[in-house]
Amino acid sequence: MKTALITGISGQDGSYLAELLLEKNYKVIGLIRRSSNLTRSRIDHLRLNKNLTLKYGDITDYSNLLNIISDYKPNEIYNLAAQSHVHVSFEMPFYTSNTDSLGFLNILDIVKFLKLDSKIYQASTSEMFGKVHEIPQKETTPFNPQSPYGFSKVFAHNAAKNYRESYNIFASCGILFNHESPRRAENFITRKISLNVARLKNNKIKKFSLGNVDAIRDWGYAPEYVYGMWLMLQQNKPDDFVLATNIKHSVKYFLEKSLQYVGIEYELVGEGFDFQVISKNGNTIVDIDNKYYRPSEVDNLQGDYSKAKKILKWEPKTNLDQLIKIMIDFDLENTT
Ligand code: NAP
Ligand code: F7E
Repeated sequence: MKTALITGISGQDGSYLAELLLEKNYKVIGLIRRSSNLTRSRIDHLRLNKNLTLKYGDITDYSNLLNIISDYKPNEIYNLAAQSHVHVSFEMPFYTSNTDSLGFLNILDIVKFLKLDSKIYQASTSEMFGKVHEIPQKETTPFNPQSPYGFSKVFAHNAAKNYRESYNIFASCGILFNHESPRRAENFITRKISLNVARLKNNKIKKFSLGNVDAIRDWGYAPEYVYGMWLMLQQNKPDDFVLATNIKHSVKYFLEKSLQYVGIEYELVGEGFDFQVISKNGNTIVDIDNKYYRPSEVDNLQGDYSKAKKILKWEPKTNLDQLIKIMIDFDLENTT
């Protein structure tokens, strides 16, 4: 039986990955942060599984990680823990860097120090491409991050490469483009839209506000992306892989498709800060609040996943319409 350590198990991806590895009969060790409120709602349904062990910890705490990794000697370590919100990273650059850069260095260095042959997955991101140098982006596209989140992840990505080349550590990075699900936190754009469109439909709210609706993203379905993470650690040698759909859409497109899916009739008016969505009875149901704009924007992400397709035999299956349906159906059912 293989043992896997998942940092960030309480997050969107961590919860899907835990399900996948438990189904594959792994012993799963999950790192959980202590907080005044329990943050385990995404993994509550797994708590009784005898192959799941939750340990209190924090990836910025070297001694805590050293104890856990030396006790369990995991065959695979998935580092999903991060301050993952790009906008928040502008407000908390030191905290973000400490977690997203140095936290991962702790893991690499502990595996080196203990001379383990653990295979390590690092959650790299399309945000490393930032203001993009080529379209679509692939593994060889130069990085040009535009946020503390992006530059912290570049540090971790480079650290993985350096430990791989210097010390023969098996560290693979998945450069994942945006992937979403009903488990996405409510302050990311897709979930913010699916939740608020469901609330509009159910007459729970009259209006909600967004930021830059012209930004472009490449959105996929999270459970398929965690399967790609697992595939990366089943290879014989470490490497980096883009996981994406290679299809890009604007935030405005996601919003329109969502409104159409629930049957709200609307009209778009204005551009930029003056953009509004007006309902058929003349009420503003979506407007712009500049507090959701970022100091620097990443606006043209589109991933080329052909390397993952060739080597991992990985391909995305869920298109954007299907993703919107999955998320809105969940939110219509659960909106209170
Ligand atoms: P998420 O939902 O925000 O989950 C982040 C997880 O990290 C949570 O479990 C959180 O714990 C944990 N965490 C944060 N700081 C920590 C610390 N100092 N020590 C231990 N745990 C800590 O993120 P996600 O969407 O699942 O993404 C997973 C990973 O992939 C992240 O590294 C993210 O940056 C990266 N990524 C995500 C995407 C995407 O589109 N989702 C794309 C590319 C890369 P709490 O529950 O206690 O907050
Ligand atoms: O923003 C625009 C916003 O916060 C997407 C993380 O998982 O994916 C995620 O980062 C776009 C941006 O995700 C609002 O300006 C407009 O252009 O959903 P998001 P993100 O920044 O792309 C990458 C790959 C990661 O690695 C990250 O961890 O939507 N936008 N209006 C808005 N965004 C938010 N959050 N809220 C708005 O009201």
